[in-house]
Amino acid sequence: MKLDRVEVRHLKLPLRRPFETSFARTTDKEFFLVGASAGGVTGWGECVADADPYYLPETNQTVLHVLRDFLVPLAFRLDFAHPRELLGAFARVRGHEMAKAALEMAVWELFARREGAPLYRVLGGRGGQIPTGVSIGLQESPAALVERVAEEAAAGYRRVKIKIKPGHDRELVSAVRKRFPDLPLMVDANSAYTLADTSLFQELDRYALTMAEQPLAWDDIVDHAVLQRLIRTPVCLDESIHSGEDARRALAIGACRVVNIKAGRVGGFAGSLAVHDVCRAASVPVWCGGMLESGIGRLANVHLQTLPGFTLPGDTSASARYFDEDVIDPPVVVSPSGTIDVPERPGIGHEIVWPRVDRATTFRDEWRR
Ligand code: OSB
Ligand code: MG
Repeated sequence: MKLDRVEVRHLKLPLRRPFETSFARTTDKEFFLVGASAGGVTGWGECVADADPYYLPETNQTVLHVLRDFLVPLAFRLDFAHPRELLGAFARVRGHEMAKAALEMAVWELFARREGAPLYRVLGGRGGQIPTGVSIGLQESPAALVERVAEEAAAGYRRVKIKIKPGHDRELVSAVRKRFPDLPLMVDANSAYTLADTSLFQELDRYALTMAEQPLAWDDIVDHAVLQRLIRTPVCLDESIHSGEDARRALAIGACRVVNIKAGRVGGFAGSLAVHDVCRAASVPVWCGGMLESGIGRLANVHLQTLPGFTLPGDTSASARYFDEDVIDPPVVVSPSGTIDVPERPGIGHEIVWPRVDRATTFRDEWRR
């Protein structure tokens, strides 16, 4: 297969409510969609970069630069049999996993559409339903957080993740735990702590959290290995893992007992499969993270987590939690028992609503081979 056209669109979609983490407060989702075309068929991928480099170093502008000046010209020179070949072909470009993933995932989606197969099938997953969880941002007060948790638990989500940051941690966890003694509950610090905070995580051990996600630096695994030895709660890595090799090294030194896979953070689906396989071979559970995606990236996440190593509920929640109007029809919905149906139609499996995409588009460009 040879690509003959790549299109990029920058979209701005207002979030229904701001999402606050230890690193930022996001009010609008600003992101690129990438369309990859061959022989009149186009596949779509959603980029997980943000306007700012506060989660990881890439931004929407670095993604545009790296796609336009390096990855797209490189991809136009390839003749490939399967999309799994792309990530290796991109290896000369160091880092820039989000830019790589956006194009690579568009090509997987194109491949699935050409095969007339749902994306999960070309990834090697299975159809049916996936159980899922929810990620709740920092709220104004512990009481406000408890209310939000109550809503989401009532909606059926199988586990709840809450964001923490220094000064907003033990009282949040204890308030939620008091009201929900048996809820599968976890925390995500987005790299806000250091080993000097070890005693906090030792204190949190008493709340039977399913895990603590990325407590320490975004570019560390060594300190995480030290922390994991000092606490009972499993450490889960997010920001620190960018490839199957990163996962192998993290497991080799005991830096975590769980891994969050975001395709956009690991160079796409081939990178996700590599992390998945490394973890599965080591009997380490993985789950699918989220980046407040629009329906296109959200459905990609649904398909990805049908692989057998995804044994824990992820952060893939209903479209309606994020957007008044998603760019796909139907939107992603979650059943009262906390599951999402895996689409059976080709590619991502739901229609893209182009008038909505057009209305949200602030910039568009395309390149031809
Ligand atoms: O760390 O998992 C994270 C959102 C933006 C950036 C980083 C993260 C998150 C989330 C939200 O936790 C997950 C979602 O609801 O999509
Ligand atoms: Mg995280």
